[in-house]
Amino acid sequence: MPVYHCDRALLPAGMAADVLLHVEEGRIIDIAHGAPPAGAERLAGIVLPGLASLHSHAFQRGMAGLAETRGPTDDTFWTWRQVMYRFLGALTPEDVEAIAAFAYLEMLERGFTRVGEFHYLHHDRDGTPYADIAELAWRIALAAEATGIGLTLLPSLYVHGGFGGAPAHEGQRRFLNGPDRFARLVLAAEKLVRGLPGANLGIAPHSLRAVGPEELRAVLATHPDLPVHIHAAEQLREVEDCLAWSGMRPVEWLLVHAGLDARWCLIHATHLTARESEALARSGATAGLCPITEASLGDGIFDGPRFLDCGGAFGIGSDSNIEITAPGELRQFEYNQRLGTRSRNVTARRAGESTGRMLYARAAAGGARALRIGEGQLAPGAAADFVVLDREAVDLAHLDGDALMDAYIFVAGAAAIREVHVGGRRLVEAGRHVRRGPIEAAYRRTLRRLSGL
Ligand code: NGQ
Ligand code: ZN
Repeated sequence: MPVYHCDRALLPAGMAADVLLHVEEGRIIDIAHGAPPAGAERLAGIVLPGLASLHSHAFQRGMAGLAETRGPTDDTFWTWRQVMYRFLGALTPEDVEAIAAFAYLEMLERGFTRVGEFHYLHHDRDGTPYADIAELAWRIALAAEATGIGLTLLPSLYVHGGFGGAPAHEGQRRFLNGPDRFARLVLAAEKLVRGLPGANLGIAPHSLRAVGPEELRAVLATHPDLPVHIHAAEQLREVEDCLAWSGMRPVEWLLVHAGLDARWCLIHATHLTARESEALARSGATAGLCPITEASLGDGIFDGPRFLDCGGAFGIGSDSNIEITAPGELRQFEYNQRLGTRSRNVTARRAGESTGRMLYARAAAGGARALRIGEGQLAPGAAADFVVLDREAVDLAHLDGDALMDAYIFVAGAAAIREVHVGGRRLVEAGRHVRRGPIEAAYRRTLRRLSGL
């Protein structure tokens, strides 16, 4: 059983020196301090618990940079979505697998050990289900397996094109399932995750736009024990449409009708009233924030101070995957808060607290809660999922304690990552995924084909 001697490790009580991590069968079984026993392997770096990207649409990695030209009308989230629908309209199962594998490889290289894949691309290009209803879910599982990332598969239910049961449009036909097909998909997804070490399952009613009250009630009742992820209140138009449909705002509607609790993760939750923020925080649900994507899409700024002061849990997701970086997401979250409040050090709520440490610890805990994978800490019993930063990085070598976390997130970023271990396996060495060669080559082939070259 490997014993790692870590120069520094971020433990629940803070940054510690000379830490011994005992790993057995993919889990941490003991943590101690002191001199390395004979045979210990030295991890000459700063060891951090792995972060989850709790919200990803892996296929969107393949269109990164392709929606950055101004269109003929106002450019908004909704015009971006048209570009996204056109892009996904061309994808084959092989493309989905190649793009997802590259996205997951990048997640690992840049500090994520797990992904919550909010999976809504289900059918063939004309909307016909594949012979296997879970063909594309299976491609996602293959991509996770090829890279070694921990997978929480979140098959998504998508029924309508808008509030009040509005018909879906053509761009959405690859997403659509009624209750029976969705039940078969979840069953198949359950089998897929059972065959994949460390994987687990949740469900993802896409949004109140795509799933009606009855369908939501049914799917929650059918799966009373699974985590539930849903998009909510990302755009002002969504809030207005929800008000017109129900007289309530999306998060208000969920609070009143859906029984939000710790099994829920509300993705974005950007546009909240003070009462919604407070009630969401107290409900125990996690806010699944995607700061880089939310900035990219012009969504708005999350109500951080109020939500945090009420004890709210949050995690981070790379969502559209336009740029994949765990420390970069945390930095963007804090910077959005600073721009919104015209102040500094917002995530740290008490004098003397390190913003970097608070960002990291809270996002690790929230991500783990939303994906139901433990506490997001280096502790006995936890999966051996961790990131090793270069102790000699120019911005880190002279620092210690919480200052290391501030410098990692605000200065050094993902370039400081040397190793990443998941379930006890070393998947990133010297900053590079061990299977980068073939995974990158397949991704390049897909990009070339899609661009018509
Ligand atoms: C998605 N993405 O499902 O990929 C969504 C756009 C929608 C983000 N919201 C589609 N960032 O919400 O209808
Ligand atoms: Zn999303």
